[in-house]
Amino acid sequence: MARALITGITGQDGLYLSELLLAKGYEVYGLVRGQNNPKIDLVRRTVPGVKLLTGDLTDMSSLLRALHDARPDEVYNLGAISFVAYSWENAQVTTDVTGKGVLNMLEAVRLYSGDDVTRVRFYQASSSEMFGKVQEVPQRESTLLWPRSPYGVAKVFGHYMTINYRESYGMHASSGILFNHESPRRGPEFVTRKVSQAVARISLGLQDTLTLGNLDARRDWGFAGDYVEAMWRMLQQDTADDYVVATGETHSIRELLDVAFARVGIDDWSGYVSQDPRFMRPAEVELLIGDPAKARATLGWTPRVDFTELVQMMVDHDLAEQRALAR
Ligand code: NAP
Ligand code: F7E
Repeated sequence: MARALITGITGQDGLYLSELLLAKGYEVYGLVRGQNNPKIDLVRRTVPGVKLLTGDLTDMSSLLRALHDARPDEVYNLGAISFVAYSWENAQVTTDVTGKGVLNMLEAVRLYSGDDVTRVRFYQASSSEMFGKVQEVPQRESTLLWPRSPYGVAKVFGHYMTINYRESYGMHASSGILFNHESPRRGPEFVTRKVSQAVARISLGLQDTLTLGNLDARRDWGFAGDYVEAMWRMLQQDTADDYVVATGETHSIRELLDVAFARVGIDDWSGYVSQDPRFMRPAEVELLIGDPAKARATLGWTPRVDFTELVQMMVDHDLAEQRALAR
């Protein structure tokens, strides 16, 4: 039975990846941090087959201990401080976790593996935020990186460190440059879920307005359940490499609002949405659109859920959730 260790198990991707690996017959271990992490219950309810280990990406000895306990064939490093807006307010902790945390995990895997450098296959959760002020449209693996936030800078560090461990030590270390991916499990601080929750509440008469920042930014949004499949496929290749994972389509926040409000029968959302500089970023990533050609050709990966289906899935979920809460 193959064994996997996942950091970031309590997050959106950690849950979907656990489900995928358990269904494939893996023994799955998840790293959780903190002395009483409130999300442990969610993990136990959603993926009861996962075995939990304690550790923190800023504490390398805890990572080594987790590796010795889990004895994994594959490590998926999904743990990070992942909210871009927060990263300006907490740049150092973002650097420590999202950036240096990758080095800690790579070094722990290297030490654990001893002479057998390819004993553990490693996946790093890199991000389209690394493209930032984009230097090419669409963005591909070779596009020059130009991060625009402390989060993006930290991800660039982790990305190059992953490549460096592959090139220096021959480790099977791959980096997935994933564009935005969403789901009903997305944190409420991210724009898609903020919109889907608000639209559900507005349609039920529980909320009057939705306050957002920049409505003109464009993102390449896909479904998280599709994207974890690409992570797994990367680690099944004979050779480790870097891959852009994206839909190849881009949509603005305005288009997100169009689809979400239409789902509850509201065609003109202008009376419900306001803007506040509080939600604007010091440096914005205006346009993201990925070219997933390499992932399609080499991994045989294609997204199954399109933008409209994704937004409708999230609104429908939040409508059901709000109705259940109101009962
Ligand atoms: P998420 O829901 O925010 O989950 C982040 C996870 O990281 C949580 O489980 C969190 O655990 C954990 N974490 C935070 N600090 C940690 C620390 N010091 N040590 C160990 N774990 C820590 O993120 P996601 O959307 O699932 O994304 C997964 C990964 O992909 C992240 O690295 C993210 O940056 C990256 N990524 C995401 C997207 C996207 O669109 N979703 C796109 C590209 C890349 P707690 O419960 O303890 O907070
Ligand atoms: O913002 C704009 C905002 O916070 C998307 C993370 O998973 O994907 C995510 O990062 C866009 C930005 O995601 C609001 O300015 C407008 O242009 O949903 P988001 P993100 O910053 O793209 C990447 C790939 C990651 O790697 C990250 O970990 O929406 N926007 N008004 C807003 N965004 C938020 N959050 N809230 C607003 O009110």
